Amino acid sequence: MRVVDLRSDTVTRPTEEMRRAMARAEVGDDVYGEDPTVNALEELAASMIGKEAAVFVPSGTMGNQAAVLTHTARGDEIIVEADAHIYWYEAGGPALLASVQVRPLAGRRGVLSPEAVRAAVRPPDVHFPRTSLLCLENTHNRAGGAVWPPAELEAVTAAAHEAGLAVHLDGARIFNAAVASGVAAARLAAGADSVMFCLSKGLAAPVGSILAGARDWIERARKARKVLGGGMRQAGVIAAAGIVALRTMVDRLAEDHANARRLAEGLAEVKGLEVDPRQVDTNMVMVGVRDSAAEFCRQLAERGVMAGAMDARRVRLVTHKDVSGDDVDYALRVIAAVAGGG
Ligand code: TLP
Repeated sequence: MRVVDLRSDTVTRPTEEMRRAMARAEVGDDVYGEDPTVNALEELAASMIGKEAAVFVPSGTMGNQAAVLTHTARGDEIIVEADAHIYWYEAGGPALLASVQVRPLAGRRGVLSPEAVRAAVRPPDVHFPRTSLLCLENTHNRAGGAVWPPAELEAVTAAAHEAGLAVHLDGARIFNAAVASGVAAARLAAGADSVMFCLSKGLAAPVGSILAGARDWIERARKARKVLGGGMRQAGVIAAAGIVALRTMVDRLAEDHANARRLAEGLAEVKGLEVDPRQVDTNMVMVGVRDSAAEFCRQLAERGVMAGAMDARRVRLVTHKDVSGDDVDYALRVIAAVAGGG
């Protein structure tokens, strides 16, 4: 059976060039700072995202959690948008690991206003926790891959800094945001004190993410990575694929965005589905269904189209390099048939 996997861009497989680079990678012990391939990846990543330094981490989750640990003290409060990945999908990490309290604020398609952030910062008072960190997400996953308007990102970051907070950017898909908005990733990350981005999603590396920031802050984050179990020894084998990802896979994200747009436009015509193609900024399509999203996904999977249920009545479809234009046409037909009850 033909399979089109639209569950996530995390399912992408490494390219041939990545596999060759991995096989040939020069390695050393990265915990001693001696893996030349990891060092090269960290330098390349830092320069592409416009920060002084970077540390290679096994996953986006570890990058975000290492950032929270490094920016905060036990008992602090951190502000996140209410649909943030850090709040929804990281297994309670901020509470468990950093012992901070998370304050979720309702946003609009993942975007928080400077006023909302200002109003949420706690004044000094013996009763209150200290607000120390604002976490933002670009592109925003649960908002359907939404891109922050660069000016709004700048404004909310400035407001947080004025209030004495640090800003961490969960930029798991920052290069999707850059390609979609035509603004360089380094500019999108410029206001943030730290930024995490993933090599393992649309960029198709098999494993790994980057946490970037100021040099002295990254040295502290390295210690957080160590305590979280992320000191990886001869990690050049996987870092080599990350270098190929950054050199060869960024510009082609535009193809994934075009495919997502086409998928959304096709699905918008299907009775029984709720899809707004104008809300497709990058490589995700959110589909409202009449009955159970989980059941809808089960029926799609029986026909070889894999999708993810985000909520009770919402399905997420994600395009990526292993989904061709042809696959999009096939998925459209299958999804229309399932929506029509056939
Ligand atoms: N997102 C995954 C799942 O965890 C939901 C996906 O399929 O989209 N930040 C953002 C915005 C993410 O979307 C993800 C992964 C992460 C962080 C975590 O990255 P990993 O999976 O490498 O820990």
